[in-house]
Amino acid sequence: MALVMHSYKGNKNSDKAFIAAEFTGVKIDMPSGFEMGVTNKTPEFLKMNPLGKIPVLETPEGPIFESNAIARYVSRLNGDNSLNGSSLIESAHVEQWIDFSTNEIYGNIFNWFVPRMGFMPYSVPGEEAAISALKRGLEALNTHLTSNTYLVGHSVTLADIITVCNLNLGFSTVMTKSFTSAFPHVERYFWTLINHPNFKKVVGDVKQTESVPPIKKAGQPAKPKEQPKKKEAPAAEAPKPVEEEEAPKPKAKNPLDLLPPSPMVLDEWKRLYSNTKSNFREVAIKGFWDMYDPEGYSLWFCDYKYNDENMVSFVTLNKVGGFLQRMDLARKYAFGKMLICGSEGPFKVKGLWLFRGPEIPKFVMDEVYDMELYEWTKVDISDEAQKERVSQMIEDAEPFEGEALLDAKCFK
Ligand SMILES: N[C@@H](CCC(=O)N[C@@H](CS)C(=O)NCC(=O)O)C(=O)O
Repeated sequence: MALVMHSYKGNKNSDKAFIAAEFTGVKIDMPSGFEMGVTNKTPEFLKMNPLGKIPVLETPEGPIFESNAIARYVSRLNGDNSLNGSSLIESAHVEQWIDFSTNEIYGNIFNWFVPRMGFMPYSVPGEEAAISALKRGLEALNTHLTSNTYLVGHSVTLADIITVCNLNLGFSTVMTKSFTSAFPHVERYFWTLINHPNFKKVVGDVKQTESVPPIKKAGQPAKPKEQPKKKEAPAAEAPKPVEEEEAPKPKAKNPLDLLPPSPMVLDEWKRLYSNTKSNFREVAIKGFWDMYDPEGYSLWFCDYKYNDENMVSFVTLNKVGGFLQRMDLARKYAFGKMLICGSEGPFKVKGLWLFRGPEIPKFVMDEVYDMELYEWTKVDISDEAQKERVSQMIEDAEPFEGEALLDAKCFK
């Protein structure tokens, strides 16, 4: 018998096992037609979980309830992986972070969000206590992530899968950008992992909530956008099944496509950059300045604001790599160079960006949270020293401003 998940698409608790399954290559079926409040109250379902809660995983050896237990089972089905750490102490740390994120993160997000939805009594002191406990948890997580890419070791473990699913509940319901910006390492960690292909395949595109939802009166739970079709009172935190989301509106044209045409063709520059293998200064750099159109494009220097945190080389490189991945949405409109300078920590991250239009595009500012982590200065091309700095950044000149380069990454 195959593994069968009883849940609905988009449930953040069952996502944990589905993501673990992506890492372990395990197949889990999920029958369609699950109806919240109906299917999970049938006698057959109550035999699998007497609480009548989802998710439940049916296995050849019997059913399992509790989403963390289900995810642990899935992560251990195929022994050939390091989701549970690769030593006794690492597996203890995996468990430590799973408990931490369940109690200190998920529990407090739940106590903030659910009373607002009207599924539990709301009180101002109750909400304040939940928010302050959540901040304490996020502060601790942020500190750990200052010098660690993952919670345990150097690759994704079950602790990351469960923590990111728990954070996802927060990012998509109550934790707005102005709340999370106090925890920049948590933000970087969350956005990097939620966009990891094995996560993305399960959770799809995630958008941070723009506001904290208004308080609904207890007993009259307003149908949250997230709520699945049901015949009786739903689970407190039941999130919306993905398939019930509103049909996407037709995509509006990017305002940058409406700018007056420019003689500079970005792809031509990118080709010249990539194909120039020798005499870079004479060919590519000269070519760049010959084609640069200051009416249609602008150049920007960026400097990472928190260089003193960049003590570990691979963490710094991952951070910059994540930034470039998130810039993917601007590929048609941007070219960038990111230099990681220094031969030991703290490494300095300095960048140069070419954007279509006279300003940094608004959609980039809105969608790429890393933008706020950098100081941005428009290049004044009438200043020869600034032009020379641009040229040096494009050609990965080394030493750059007196320092060796740990790496130079290009966005093209
Ligand atoms: N600790 C449980 C929580 C399960 C839970 O609360 N499930 C909700 C949906 S996300 C549910 O089924 N509620 C139905 C109910 O309370 O009757 C887990 O992680 O699996």
